Amino acid sequence: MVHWTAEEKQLITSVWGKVNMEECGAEALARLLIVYPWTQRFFDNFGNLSSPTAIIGNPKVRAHGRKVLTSFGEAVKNLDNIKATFSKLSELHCEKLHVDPENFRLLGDILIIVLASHFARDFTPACQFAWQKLVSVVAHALARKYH
Ligand code: HEG
Repeated sequence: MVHWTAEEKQLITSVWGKVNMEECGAEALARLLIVYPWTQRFFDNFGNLSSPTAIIGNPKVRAHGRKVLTSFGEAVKNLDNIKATFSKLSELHCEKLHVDPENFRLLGDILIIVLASHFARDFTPACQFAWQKLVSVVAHALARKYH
């Protein structure tokens, strides 16, 4: 099991407490689709993804980004139990959606960039360390049901 120090837990929850799900979720998913355009193929029912402007303004991208980030919040609330928390979601992404698990790592790094740009002053190296650890644990948990 992953061990979290009291300081890591504090660094994660203090940043998370300031996150606007709507804004940061939308930005993270939009950046994923723009920076790694091959990820667009999972969202072929989302309508117009033809340019960065179209992606940023796409209401389905916004709504789904919020959904993903809200779900990510379950990891923040259950730091000591992330695998079990994402067990069903891992099954969905693996068996139904067939999302390549590499994409969970990409989204994790994008989320860190979004947090760093929104909370620059608070996002110290120690804080980044705790967040890198968290996104890595989440990516592992989501990839668990692949075989
Ligand atoms: Mg996934 C659906 C969470 C990364 C592609 N994702 C969902 C749903 C949640 C979720 C909560 C809705 C599940 C439901 O309807 O029951 N996703 C989630 C998390 C993370 C993640 C927490 C990583 C932190 N997802 C992710 C990545 C991709 C992806 C990287 C693809 C590049 N997700 C995906 C797709 C759907 C979901 C295609 C279905 C979207 C739809 O058609 O509504």
